[in-house]
Amino acid sequence: MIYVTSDIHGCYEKYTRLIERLNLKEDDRLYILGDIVDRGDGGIEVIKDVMKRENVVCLRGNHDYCASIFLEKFAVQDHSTKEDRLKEGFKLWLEDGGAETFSSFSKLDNNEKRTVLSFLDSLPFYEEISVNGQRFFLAHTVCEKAKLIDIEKCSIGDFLFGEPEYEKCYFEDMTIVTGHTPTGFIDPEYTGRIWKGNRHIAIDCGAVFGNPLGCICLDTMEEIYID
Ligand SMILES: [Mn+2]
Repeated sequence: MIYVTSDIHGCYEKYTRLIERLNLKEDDRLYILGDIVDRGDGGIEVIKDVMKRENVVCLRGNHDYCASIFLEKFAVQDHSTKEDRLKEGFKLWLEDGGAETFSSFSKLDNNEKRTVLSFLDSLPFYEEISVNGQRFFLAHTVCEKAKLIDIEKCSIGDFLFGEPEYEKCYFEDMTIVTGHTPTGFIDPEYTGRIWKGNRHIAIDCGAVFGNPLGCICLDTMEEIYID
């Protein structure tokens, strides 16, 4: 079975309960569509666990991307000489949930810091998979249709900060699965629930804001919620 979840945002307990609930077998796989860190305080613990599991695959979200840059620059390198622009970005990241990640990262020994940073740096931006003959495009987020259907035109920023056009079907033969946008912003009636429409599946239920962590099985379309 292929499962997809997203936007764990440091909710280590919900993540652990999801892993227990899925009880992944050798042929099963869990995709996490990014934003594992920031806001909640268990992001580093989630990373440590994901690194140990061969059948958990993580893509990169905007928070993972920012964390990898600012942890490297401000928690590993000497930061006394950094440019003002970088310092300003660092401050914004801390305020946007990075402080929790920065604090737990700072407690790691040098070896662990290196391992966590190379993990974050290795995360892919998107993946195309096929499940029982059905095609899926997985990413933290995507940009507008006109650009994505000509993927050569996309830059990494499109998969980190893009704004999907949920009202448009992008591909007749491929479903786009994304996180990043809490589903309550797409339709308030779906707050805390997975949203599906126009060959999109949006799975960020807003776990770190008190909603369940959502997960979908792409073989059966079963929805799993961890409160
Ligand atoms: Mn995001």
